[in-house]
Amino acid sequence: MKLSHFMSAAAVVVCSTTAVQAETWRMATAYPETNFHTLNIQQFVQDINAATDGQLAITVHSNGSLIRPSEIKNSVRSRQVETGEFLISALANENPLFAVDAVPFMAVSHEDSEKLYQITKPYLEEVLGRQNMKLLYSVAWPPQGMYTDRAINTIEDLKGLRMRAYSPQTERLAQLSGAIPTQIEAADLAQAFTTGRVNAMITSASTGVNSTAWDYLSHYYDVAAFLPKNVVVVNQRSFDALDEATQNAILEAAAQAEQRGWELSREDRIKQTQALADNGIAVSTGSEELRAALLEIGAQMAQEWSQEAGQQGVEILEAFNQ
Ligand code: PCA
Repeated sequence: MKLSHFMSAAAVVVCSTTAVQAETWRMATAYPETNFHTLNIQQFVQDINAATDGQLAITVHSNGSLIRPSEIKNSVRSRQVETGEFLISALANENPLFAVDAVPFMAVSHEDSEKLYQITKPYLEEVLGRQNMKLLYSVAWPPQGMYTDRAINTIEDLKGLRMRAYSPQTERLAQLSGAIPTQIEAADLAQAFTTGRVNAMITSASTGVNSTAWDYLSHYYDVAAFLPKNVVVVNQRSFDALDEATQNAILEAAAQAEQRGWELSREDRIKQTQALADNGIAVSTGSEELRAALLEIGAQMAQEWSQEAGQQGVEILEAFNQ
């Protein structure tokens, strides 16, 4: 063997033993491309790609296109996909802890919501950890308001409306308001309104704009009932299989995504509430009577949540009210 051949053969061996195999992960999310959570996720995966020199590429499948929204958590848990994003309160039937950010009128600003998140984070990490998932970050939606296809002056005006719900709490809120709740994913909103399955909903200005609410609805009551959160998780085994530098790149990008996401959420509230008005929706905070009635419903739901959450709930509320 010529020396030059020997050298290049040796080089190939060196390269193939030191080069790390590039990984491609799949990420399942529930919300559309233009939603601020999804845009934030796109930045998150780009940051990881850049920090790892392309060694970890994550393909984002948004809008429930790969996995149905209600299945995303279980698909990460079972490692069908490596990572995903879902609304934690949609799973409130599993654990009252998941409902803490969806109790109406408990935390109604981004500031309070962030405080509540910091208090509940260790509990969340533990519960998700028991299901083979690592919490990477979490970001709140803007405050939730009520959309209707007619003017609502008192709570009685909601009677009999078919109200879209996306979690056990929104279902309960609709029910206690006298409306008829129907579970519908964000991705299916336009169809549900066009076919007349629903004529009201509780959600953020962001989702109102993402679903072109002005095509079906006329009023938005910005009552700021609560700020439900999305969580971004990774399968623990998938995470553990990475080298330390890649793990650190993910954690760093996640910390940045969390900070950026809360900021985007604050901005989106203002921007999209304006967009609703610009597109002809009557935006208001609602009448005194309506808000008083909703507050009363909130108080009842807080009571119900405390009963379910037991000692853990007491601890969380004590820390939150300090
Ligand atoms: N948008 C999501 C969850 C909360 C929100 O503001 C939705 O309507 O499904």
